[in-house]
Amino acid sequence: MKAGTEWEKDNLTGLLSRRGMETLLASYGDAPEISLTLLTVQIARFGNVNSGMGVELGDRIISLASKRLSKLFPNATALARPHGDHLCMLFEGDQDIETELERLHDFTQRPFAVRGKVVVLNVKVGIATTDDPPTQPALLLQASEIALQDAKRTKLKTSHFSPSMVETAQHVHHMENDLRVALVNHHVEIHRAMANEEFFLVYQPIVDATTGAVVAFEALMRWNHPQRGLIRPDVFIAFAEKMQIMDILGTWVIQRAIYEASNWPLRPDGRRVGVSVNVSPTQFVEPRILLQGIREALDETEIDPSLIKFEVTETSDFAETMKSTLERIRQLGCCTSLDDFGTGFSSLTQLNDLPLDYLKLDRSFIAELDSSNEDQARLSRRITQAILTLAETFQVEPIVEGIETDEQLATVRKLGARLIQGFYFSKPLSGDRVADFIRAVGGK
Ligand code: G
Ligand code: G
Ligand code: MN
Repeated sequence: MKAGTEWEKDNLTGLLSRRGMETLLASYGDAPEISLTLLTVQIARFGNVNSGMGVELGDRIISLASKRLSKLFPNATALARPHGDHLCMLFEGDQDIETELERLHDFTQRPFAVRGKVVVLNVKVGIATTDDPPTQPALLLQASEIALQDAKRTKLKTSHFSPSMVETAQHVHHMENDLRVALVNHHVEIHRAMANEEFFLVYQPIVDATTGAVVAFEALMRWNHPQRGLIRPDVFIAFAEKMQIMDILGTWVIQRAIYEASNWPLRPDGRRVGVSVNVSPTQFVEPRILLQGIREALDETEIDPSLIKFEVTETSDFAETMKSTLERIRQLGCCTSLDDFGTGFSSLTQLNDLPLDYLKLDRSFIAELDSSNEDQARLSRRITQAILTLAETFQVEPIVEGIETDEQLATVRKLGARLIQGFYFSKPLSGDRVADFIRAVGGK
């Protein structure tokens, strides 16, 4: 970093501000002799920390994290806080970025103690370099942020910038705008879409690896938009949450999934398979609507309620209503499951507090089990093992998600996992293929 120059600073952390980092990057010119690598780190689901524990505590965590990062990466040329929960680090020359990343992930696995609360932060990282693909220094910040969005979209911890991501980012941006225009005052649009069957559910099997039989399917929503084609749930669910129409959509999902599941054939051994339904945290704001939707579907189908499981994600928002609502869901005879465990803001207390039957390991750990980086693979293995042990301690049944390869399956089986979901067994299936799957993989 050029000595003597005063780059603009961020007030909270004392690191460079966004503008400070931008001017620093621009000062390298268009074709620097030295190679540059920029990492943008986002504390996953930090919004939950802020709204659940207070902005003041959120600020405290950011400033602690930035101090720790400065200490942990003395060889970084500069650190910045470009905004909110984003921190970034610039490296000059041929640094071994993989090693730095490992150090970063290792650091975030360690719990923080902040004013008597223990929090574990998990991060997503976007990486861009001037080498591969060649990116001008002035564009590095933007490129690393696009890579970060990609990491979030693909639910992996880390992503390296590639030019194809720009198109995806623009596509998502256009789509969001379209949806915004379409939905702003028109809940009608959602009703129309539901009436036209533009929304539909696909189902991904959850298999008992000890018997090889399918035990349940997870219902996953899709939107076949008349103009835009297939829209992925990551996009429209986040949007529906913001527009406060997730209650309507969520109720539709619950009723449709339970209705379809009640019509599935029995397995060859005479057993019935279950269905898992994702519930957005915002559906806990008005739990009456959620519970009413469940009750109606149970009454109408007369399905055995223990076959229905609701997947919720960790959140420190509405933690109290979530707890009491999950209790009510259990009183109805249904099961509860904590989804994506290990990502973002995790609290062990929550695992103890919430009435849970199942816990789903986040697939980012699984993806790294057969990483070519030995240390990374070993770390993921240790984390997977730790989470499985944790599940046993809290007496919740683990479900391992995202298994794609023989090797991953063998590893998690060795660690004692029984219930498995992943492309290894099947991608999500359209509704009309579920029956065949049950007959074919239904156990004897
Ligand atoms: O199936 P896919 O990988 O596209 O799902 C992306 C994300 O969308 C996942 O995190 C999944 O939990 C979420 N999702 C899919 N269907 C639903 C749904 O019906 N309700 C909610 N709340 N989330 C869903
Ligand atoms: O957040 P949630 O667990 O609800 O997300 C489920 C999503 O994960 C589904 O949309 C599904 O498509 C995706 N998924 C499930 N198994 C695999 C897998 O083995 N590989 C990949 N890449 N995605 C998977
Ligand atoms: Mn899920």
